[in-house]
Amino acid sequence: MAEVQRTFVAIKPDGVQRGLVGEIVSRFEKRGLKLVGMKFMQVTKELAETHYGEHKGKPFFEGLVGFITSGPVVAMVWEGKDAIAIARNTIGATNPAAAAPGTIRGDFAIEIGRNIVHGSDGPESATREIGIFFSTGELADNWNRTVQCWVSE
Ligand code: DAT
Ligand code: MG
Repeated sequence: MAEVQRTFVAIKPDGVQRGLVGEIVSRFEKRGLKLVGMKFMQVTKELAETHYGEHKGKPFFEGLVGFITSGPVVAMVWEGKDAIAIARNTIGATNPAAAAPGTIRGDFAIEIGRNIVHGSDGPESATREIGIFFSTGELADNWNRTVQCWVSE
């Protein structure tokens, strides 16, 4: 049986600027994941450097931090069976040029430095990323999604 997981997803500044917030949220809702956290926020340089800490030292790191702090983002937590992999395949390949049509990146993006959305890549990063973006009190997880029995057995 697939494990119920939580994953961290963020709509990056390019997704916000391009008016894709509703479209992107809608894809996760329609896929069947349950929303447990959401906020519209400005990412600080410190938060960006922590969030992308695994990429520190890489040639694109400074540009990545500059980009993610260049405007507000929509930070979200989504829950469901295999939510981490489900969110990643809804988002599509890191380089939008290689992302399949039907994925968010494959439908709305062209290049790696403007790839619209972030999704955690595994259970450890999901826990870490949720923890740095949200306090426990900001997560609204005590609600029943009434269609859930039509999404999961
Ligand atoms: P993902 O966002 O799919 O998890 P990642 O964790 O490897 O991809 O990289 C984080 C972000 O960094 C990615 O969304 C875009 C940027 N990035 C990754 N590789 C890059 C590269 N070679 N050149 C420019 N930006 C890159
Ligand atoms: Mg990643």
